[in-house]
Amino acid sequence: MESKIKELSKIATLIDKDILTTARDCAVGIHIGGNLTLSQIMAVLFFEVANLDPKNPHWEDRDRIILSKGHGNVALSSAMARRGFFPLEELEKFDTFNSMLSMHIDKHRMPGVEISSGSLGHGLSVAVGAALGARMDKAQWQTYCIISDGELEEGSVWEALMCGANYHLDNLTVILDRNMFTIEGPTEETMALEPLAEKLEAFNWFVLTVDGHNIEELLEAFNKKSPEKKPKFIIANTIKGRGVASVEGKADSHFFKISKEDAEKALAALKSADAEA
Ligand SMILES: Cc1ncc(C[n+]2csc(CCOP(=O)(O)OP(=O)(O)O)c2C)c(N)n1
Repeated sequence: MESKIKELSKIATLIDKDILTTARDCAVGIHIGGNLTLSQIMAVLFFEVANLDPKNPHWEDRDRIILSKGHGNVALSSAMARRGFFPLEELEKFDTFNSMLSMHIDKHRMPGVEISSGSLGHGLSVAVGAALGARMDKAQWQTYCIISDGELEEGSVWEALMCGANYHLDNLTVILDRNMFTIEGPTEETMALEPLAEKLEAFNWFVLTVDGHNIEELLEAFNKKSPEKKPKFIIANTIKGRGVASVEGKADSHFFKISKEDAEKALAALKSADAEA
């Protein structure tokens, strides 16, 4: 178990590194804050939990990973490239003309991606449909859907939550990137969500709360069996802009063009943390 955690931590660090390098090199900037929240979640999902075949991305029995917060496409692209879905060099062309990788996800250009996303609030409805389809087909694959706390401002998400519980979709796991910020500021000041776990439990979901940057806690939550045929909801507490000192834990981290100096500083900090581990 310890070596598995170490291996996944190393992969998460590589994803962090890819995000920072892309942020440094991408002309217009990227959604840096809400990508740096996803590294550990992506590492655990793509390299341990989900059953995937990068050489056969349309394999019928693959688990479905749906990134509903489509602006997290740098973290997704890094994880998918490193898992072998496409060459890592594609990241160097992120958001340039004719690149397969864009600021929001385009499933027609990006091999192995389940849905296009970027317009917030839709992924969970698709995930519920996928999980229900698997159930009807008596298929064994699982559906994983990553959503943002900003998306919980959308009514469609709560309809999907109702639906998932109504159909007892215990083949569906939602991972919430609970970084406490949207584009406008703190969620609790703009559209309060708390007490969130209690609300979700009242909606009949099996709810777990973890540190979203802790590989061990994430693994444990993914592995825990949901009781009474309930769908699973993992509240992953994360830090927006984690690792970039000037914006860490601030709404300002959402989208901006990082300076070369700040990017290099953050990359150097990653390197020394990695050397200590
Ligand atoms: C339907 C819709 N409305 C508005 C936007 C513009 N927008 C982009 S990101 C964002 C909110 C960011 O907060 P959150 O969704 O919590 O993302 P995170 O903090 O995880 O990056 C908004 C409003 C959008 N992409 N889709």
